[in-house]
Amino acid sequence: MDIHHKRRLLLAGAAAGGLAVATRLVLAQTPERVIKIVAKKFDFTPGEIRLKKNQPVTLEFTTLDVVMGFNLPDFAIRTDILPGATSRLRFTPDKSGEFPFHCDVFCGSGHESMTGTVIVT
Ligand SMILES: [Cu+2]
Repeated sequence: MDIHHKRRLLLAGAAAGGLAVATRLVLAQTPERVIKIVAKKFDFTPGEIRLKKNQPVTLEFTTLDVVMGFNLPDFAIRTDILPGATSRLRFTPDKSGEFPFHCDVFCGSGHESMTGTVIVT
């Protein structure tokens, strides 16, 4: 292989790499809703989450104090929420209505009232 051939291969590789970067940029620009939810004894903020049917969403959780859980049984999704970390749940609501969520990790007396509602329209 002469030097010119090697150089052409190199340039073709660089062009393919550039295309991959451009594709990633386009994907990154696809708008996707991210909703931040903060848990603390014994409450989720916001306690009411409004979503659109068939529109993907990422729920992003943090806790201000102890280990919590987030459970949305109607969509069969749950996550632990650990102090100092961010938990993420990505899903697409495929039905409309009002759906309760709750903390499913016992976090003290008052845990029972850690509930909220997802409203899908
Ligand atoms: Cu709890």
